[in-house]
Amino acid sequence: MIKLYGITQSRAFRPLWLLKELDLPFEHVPLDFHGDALKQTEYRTLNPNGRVPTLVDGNLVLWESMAINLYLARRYGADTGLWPDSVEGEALAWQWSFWVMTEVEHALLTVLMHGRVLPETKRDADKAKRNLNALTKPFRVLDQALAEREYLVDDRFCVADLNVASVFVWCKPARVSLKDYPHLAAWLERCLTRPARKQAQRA
Ligand SMILES: N[C@@H](CCC(=O)N[C@@H](CS)C(=O)NCC(=O)O)C(=O)O
Repeated sequence: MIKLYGITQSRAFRPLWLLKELDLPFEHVPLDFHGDALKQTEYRTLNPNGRVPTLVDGNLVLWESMAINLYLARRYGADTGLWPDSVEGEALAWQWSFWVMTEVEHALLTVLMHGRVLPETKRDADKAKRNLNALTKPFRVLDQALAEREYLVDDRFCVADLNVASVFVWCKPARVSLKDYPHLAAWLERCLTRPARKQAQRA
């Protein structure tokens, strides 16, 4: 059986959401990243980075949340529509998944950490502001991409939308306004109101 390591309140949320979309049976090991659990030798054998998530499926041990999702959708998602129909569609799923990790994730997480999560004494308002400004360009790119389409690939919800939305989900807790990006905001709402996303949140 598929095994997924990582608490819901971590990047393990991304594969958790996808596993719920795929309606696959799996064992969830809610490993917390705050304590020492990730330092244990047994877990390090699976994931030498000492981070979550990690997926085990048969002989395959896989880490990196986006790679896990691309694998799961490719392997189990064809009949669900979660994997694109064409090679071109697959290329777009990779493109958006790499894009969100390289152009958005770090800056948005920094805004979240320095705006809300860190104790007030450790927050750096300038750092939060700089990173918020850095998000303008990628947010515009996504907003424009969604101006004339409902979803990123093949005009239906697929792994590309899930991967990108699972990073943009931080906008709300980070209090990042999307009022200048109406297409992005509407698409994010479509993605985040899916039943599987809500089920994953409760896992
Ligand atoms: N690029 C990795 C990042 C994984 C990551 O940083 N996970 C955090 C939890 S959200 C973690 O395990 N942190 C513990 C640590 O860095 O010690 C992914 O997307 O899977």
